[in-house]
Amino acid sequence: MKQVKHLILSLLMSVTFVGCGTGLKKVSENEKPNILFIAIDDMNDWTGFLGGHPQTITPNMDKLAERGVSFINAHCSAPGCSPSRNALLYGVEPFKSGLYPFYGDEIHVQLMDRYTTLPRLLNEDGYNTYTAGKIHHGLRGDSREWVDFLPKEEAKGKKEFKEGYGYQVGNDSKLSFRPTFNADEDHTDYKVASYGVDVINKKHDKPFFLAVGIVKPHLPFDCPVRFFDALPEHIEAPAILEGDIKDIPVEGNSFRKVRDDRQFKKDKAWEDVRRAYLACISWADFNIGRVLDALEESPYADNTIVVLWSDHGYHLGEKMSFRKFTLWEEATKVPFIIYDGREKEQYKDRKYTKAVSLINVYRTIADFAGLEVPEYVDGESLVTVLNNTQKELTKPTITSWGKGNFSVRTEDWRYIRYFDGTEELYNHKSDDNEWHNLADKPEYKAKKEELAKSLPQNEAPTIKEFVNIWSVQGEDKASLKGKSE
Ligand SMILES: [Ca+2]
Ligand SMILES: [Ca+2]
Repeated sequence: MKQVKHLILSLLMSVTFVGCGTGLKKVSENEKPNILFIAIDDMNDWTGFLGGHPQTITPNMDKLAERGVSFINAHCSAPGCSPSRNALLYGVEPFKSGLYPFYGDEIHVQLMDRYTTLPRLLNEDGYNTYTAGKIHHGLRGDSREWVDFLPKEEAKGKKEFKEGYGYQVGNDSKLSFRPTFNADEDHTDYKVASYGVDVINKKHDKPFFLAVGIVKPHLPFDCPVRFFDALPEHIEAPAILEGDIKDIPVEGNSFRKVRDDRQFKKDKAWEDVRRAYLACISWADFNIGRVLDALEESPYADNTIVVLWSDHGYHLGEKMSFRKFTLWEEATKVPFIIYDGREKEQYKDRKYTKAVSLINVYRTIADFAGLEVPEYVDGESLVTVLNNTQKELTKPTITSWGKGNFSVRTEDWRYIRYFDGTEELYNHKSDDNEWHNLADKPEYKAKKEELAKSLPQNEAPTIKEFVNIWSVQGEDKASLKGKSE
């Protein structure tokens, strides 16, 4: 099929026509934009432009948001690295692929046979594709996707700590919230961003797709000490309602990482944890800024599109929970920005306030590149809403966590239905923190029914090969957790 497409392309003398709802826009081969694709690991809405925390320091992302279109109500397909990234990169919703939980790296052998990833689509259709850091969960440097990549060994960081600085749970190297005292250059994200800067500084004879996978603020929350020092002395806690979890069904409650919350409370360490998270967000922002500055100073500044996203959000004590893995706002909401260097004036400081899913990234980038996408790819191109931020998307914003467990987010509502039929309903107009579950109130029956119509009608069975049992939720939890890992 690819060969046929290439033949047609050459017959058209290097002019293709773009579909995907933008009308017949011509994108000639030599005008194809470059794409800078910035993936962030575990960053919630504690950024300046999303306003999730009043003390956060993220000047580079805020500047990008000001210069482009920020999606201030954007959500992941699943609240965990593996299912979120699989959905975005293979272009398939978890309820269509069956990839609800986490998988071992071996899963990618079959997925690469079954689907065409976004970088592979671009690589096969005229783009030079480069990557560093974490893009997939568990797949790196596949030559079908990338013409060049930073080997994992070269991205490996080195960290030096000092006794008495920061907080750590026992000797747990993951539950570590400490500043580092060695050079920036030693850290993974610095190396990842430097690779991105080097690629931008190359002379390109073909359009490029550069995927930069920033790994902070993922645990452990450690980064250079000056990002800790830049924060105020007292770190504000997010709004937390005493007894918030009382109106949450059993399945929802089972998602929460209560042990961490208990530990941090016992150690009086929540403030340290949040400080370290904010420091790592600033560190991520600093490295993102290095890549964005290199782009601005390069000959590609006027013909490059930047797509920045995080794979899911994060709880820092809200609903007595830590980490991700829930269907609530803290875990589903993500930073998501599109900046088009060709449309500096037109898209400036635009905000899209309606709910939007990261599943749309695949079709959006393909649309920018003038590429046809495989038929199975979910989502829709966002190019139309960049031009008109009042426009409604045609597809709902769904987050899945385990077969049968779904949330749908609209501009004003979140509705959650678990596999056992239990529900939650939140009105974001009056309850942005999702404190008051309205699902049992008779006056909201019609609203629930309306929202439930958006939930998937047919759910793919969970793929069981290579599954990480710990992450299975929903309908299959009881049967799969009986199986040895
Ligand atoms: Ca993640
Ligand atoms: Ca509540």
